[in-house]
Amino acid sequence: MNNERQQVTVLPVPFHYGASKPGASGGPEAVLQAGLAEKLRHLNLPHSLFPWKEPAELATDRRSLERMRNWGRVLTMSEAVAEAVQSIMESEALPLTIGGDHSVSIGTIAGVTAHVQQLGVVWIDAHADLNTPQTSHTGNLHGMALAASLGLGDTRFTELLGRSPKLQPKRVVLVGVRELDEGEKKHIYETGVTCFTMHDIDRHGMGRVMEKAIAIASYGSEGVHVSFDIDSVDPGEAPGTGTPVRGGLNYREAHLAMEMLYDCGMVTSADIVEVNPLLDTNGRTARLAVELIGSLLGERIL
Ligand code: 4U7
Ligand code: MN
Ligand code: MN
Ligand code: MN
Repeated sequence: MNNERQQVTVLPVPFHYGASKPGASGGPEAVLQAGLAEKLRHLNLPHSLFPWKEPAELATDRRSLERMRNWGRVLTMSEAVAEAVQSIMESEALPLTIGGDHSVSIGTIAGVTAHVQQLGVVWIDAHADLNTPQTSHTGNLHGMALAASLGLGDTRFTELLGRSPKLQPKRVVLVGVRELDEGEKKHIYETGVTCFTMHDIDRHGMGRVMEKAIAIASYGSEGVHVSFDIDSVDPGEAPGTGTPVRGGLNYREAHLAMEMLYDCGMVTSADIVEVNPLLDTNGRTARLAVELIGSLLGERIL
């Protein structure tokens, strides 16, 4: 993003079949209710809402594989998201995808990389989402989204819109991680993606960690995609999410991350995922999501 009154197209993806709990499908509605359009207006950003249509097969396809729960539904959704994001990129707007569980990012990254070949990714999450069907203990595809974008896992997902891998590990940075499965540790080690844990943030501060994260994601890249899982934030601040983990980002750290991403001027696209209104307390998590989007798009909370 060159930050010059960039057109923003909001893509709502009400979807929860990549997770084990329902509720994340209410995320887009909750975030819109919490004032997303008002926020974009307040920031003086031209914006529109992409008319998301639930793909027809979604309701009827109940195929499941033991190690990839609801894979048929996730694949159909991923294809539709990839096409929508590709067309938003074509219109030179910034696609802002509102999940939905984190499996929506398989599609957004496929769509963005159809235009931006050398894409950096900053993945802000309590988890690494680096499982494959072989390493996952749950079979939930939201825990495999980043792996798929790196070319790991089932080819139906890695080869969405063709080319695989979508991302090069040297341009991928995780921030806020505090829960990893054994197989994910192995994938971090073997691929060489950078992983900044909560320990790193405690020790060096969010400012320093984000400086490094942005430097890595943007070095030699044509753009940077931000994938923000709301469960990166501490559950005290963001209770409305399906896989909460104690000891997360505080309010200021989360905002600082988004502000620094705005300042880097490289952001081409973003996802805000895993807001679950069924688990939320009085819309608190949805409101936080709107605020964080504000910071990513240039707002300053002083
Ligand atoms: B999220 C998990 F086992 N690793 O694979 C898995 F702990 O998008 C959690 O980051 C995945 O919220 C969480 O199911 C996916 C689990
Ligand atoms: Mn995630
Ligand atoms: Mn997560
Ligand atoms: Mn989650």
